[in-house]
Amino acid sequence: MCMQFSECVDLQRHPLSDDAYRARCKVILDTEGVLCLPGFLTADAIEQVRREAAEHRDLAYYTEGGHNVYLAPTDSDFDDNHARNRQVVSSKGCIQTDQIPEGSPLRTVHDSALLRDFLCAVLDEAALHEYADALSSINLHYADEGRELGWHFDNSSFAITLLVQRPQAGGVFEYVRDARDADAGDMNYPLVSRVLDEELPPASLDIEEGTLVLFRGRNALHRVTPTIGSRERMLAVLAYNTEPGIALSEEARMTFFGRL
Ligand SMILES: O=C(O)CCC(=O)C(=O)O
Ligand SMILES: [Fe+2]
Repeated sequence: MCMQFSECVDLQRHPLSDDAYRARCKVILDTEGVLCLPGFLTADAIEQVRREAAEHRDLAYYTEGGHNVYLAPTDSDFDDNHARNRQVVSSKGCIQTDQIPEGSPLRTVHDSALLRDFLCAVLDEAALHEYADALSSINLHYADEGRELGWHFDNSSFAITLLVQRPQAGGVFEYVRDARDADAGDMNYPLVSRVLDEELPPASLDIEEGTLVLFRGRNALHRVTPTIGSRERMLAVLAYNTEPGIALSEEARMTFFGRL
């Protein structure tokens, strides 16, 4: 069954084409650093994605071991304990774009011109592009009890997430906005150190199933805390780039997908 965009998204509650609505969302993103749209996905869309997620769970690749927050190979100019190289743990799994079924609401939402138009307006961008590689644009994450996603900056200009199944507890998205300026080459090691040392408390989001979260993950340091309880956390990530032809780094693809 293939659902139309208007069946996947509650356009009554979230009139994406409306200029006043766009302007309100932009103000929120600019002041808070993150935009949450509760009830974005319809109950039918959530249900279908949850079914697809259960059907394809066997394909998921689970991250093993560590990575640094920059998702980049170790830089031997810095010692192992330096913010540039410090290892954090990720253990969540995911399936990737080429494993998301044809006709999935996630494809319908990701590919929607209306959604991209809305995002461009809210982000003040001229155009948005999918990743050039075949794996990175749509990911469906799985985190059962104890699994987590460690502190990191995204490669993509920004991402939206859609919570598909909320765990009983844990699985909390934590972030520190404007933690670096990647395009200016400022990696802000002092601030990253303070976050890793738990000297600087992050902000956190409490979100419901179906909520859309938009954030600038390229410059916001963020993580997801371990799931608590038997109900697995499931969440979709839709990533976009402001330039065409960008692929997710090989380091990040090997870390999170186990393949290129
Ligand atoms: O699971 C989340 O809420 C965030 C996912 C994320 O940060 C990522 O996939 O890069
Ligand atoms: Fe991220």
